[in-house]
Amino acid sequence: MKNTLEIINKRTEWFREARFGMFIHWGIYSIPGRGEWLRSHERLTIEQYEPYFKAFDPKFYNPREWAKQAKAAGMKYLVLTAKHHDGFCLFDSEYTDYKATNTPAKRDLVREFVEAVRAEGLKVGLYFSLIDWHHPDYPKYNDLIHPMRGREEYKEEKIDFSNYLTYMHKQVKEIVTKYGKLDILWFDYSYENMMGEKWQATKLMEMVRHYQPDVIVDNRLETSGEGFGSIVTDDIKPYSGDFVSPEQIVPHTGIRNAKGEPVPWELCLTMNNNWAYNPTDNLYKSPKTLIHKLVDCVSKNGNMILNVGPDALGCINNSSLKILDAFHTWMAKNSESIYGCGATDLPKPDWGYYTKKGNIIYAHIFEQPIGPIALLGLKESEIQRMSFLHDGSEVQISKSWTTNAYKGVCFAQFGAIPHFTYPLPDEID
Ligand code: JFZ
Repeated sequence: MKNTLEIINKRTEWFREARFGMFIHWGIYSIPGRGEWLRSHERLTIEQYEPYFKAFDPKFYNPREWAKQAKAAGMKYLVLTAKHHDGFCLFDSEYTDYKATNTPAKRDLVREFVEAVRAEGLKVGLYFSLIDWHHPDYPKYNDLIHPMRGREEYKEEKIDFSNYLTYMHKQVKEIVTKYGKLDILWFDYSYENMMGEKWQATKLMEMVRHYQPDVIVDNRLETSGEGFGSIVTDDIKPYSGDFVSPEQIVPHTGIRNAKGEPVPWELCLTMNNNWAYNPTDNLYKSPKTLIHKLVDCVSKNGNMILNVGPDALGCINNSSLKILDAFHTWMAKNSESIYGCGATDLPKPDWGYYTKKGNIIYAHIFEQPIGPIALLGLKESEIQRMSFLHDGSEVQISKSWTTNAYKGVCFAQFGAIPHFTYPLPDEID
């Protein structure tokens, strides 16, 4: 199965155009509200975790509402945790009882999700954990992160990992065959020796591509949020995925392969410091920071998928909605500088970022100018006209600032003009 950057670029065309998506971490762990890792962090047994399975009853679950909220914020795709590391399935898998249909929810929540997202005209993706803390044949005693790691009673336990792989492959097959056309498949994740062919990744991807030739896959069959994987080398593996998935950090020069060609990537990040619902974590990033991060990503040819962790009943909390609303306000005027945009080859300006689409350059001025701002790297003769994006008003060009440091550089005139009030893009704090 051939995999080249050319194929990857073709497949990710809509994705790179879209630039902005919503990640949703939601499951029975949303009940305790201590993050999706609690079984591992608190070393809970399946029995200790069982009450959440029995109690899962999301009476306000309305994925159409999530999709509307995402759409209003300017997001073009949504990715939901169909199964996380705890092994609980929001979808009606034939191969386990550990699924939403057997909780008080009593239905296939993934089906409702994919239908709702499509109905809003957005692209739909599913997150699927390669790690499974519920399956009896997943390694325990020696595993780095399993809730039962280091527990003597599992030391001599014989497991049949191939049995787990059969199960996992069958579930992925369900995901790619029972829910219509999927736009994104987000595997998570590889670690230590649990990577690549340990997951029988080539075989898995052959199956995925057979049913979903156009689905965009992340790089975590091969790596974690920290690595890039073979997608940046000249030996791209069949399971390299279609994009790199840096987590909570923007790669500072974007991501390129050995030849210097840009490789698709997507920053995933949380609004506070948890993926799943955690009502005690109120350390939300400011809307301004998050908007700047989106621009930062786009200025480096990347996407951003911003996470929400709905509560156990199915609602996105007010702090998260406020952030989405700030995106709505900002995107309403400025989305043109995001969709279909990418990097320039200009130096990064001190005052913000450049993004670019065709022959239009967007200067994102994130710092209030104290005078004219230097358009480093741009020649006056190359500029046809300059205007504000939020109101269409003209911005004047000046080349009169010829201090030694700025010789030959042209400027956008702001505060240097008398009687001029700063028409800054709507400030959002
Ligand atoms: C993974 C998950 O474990 C997490 O729950 C969440 O779903 C996130 C999107 O992806 O998080 C990771 C995975 C790997 C590393 C860090 C966080 N890592 O290797 O540093």
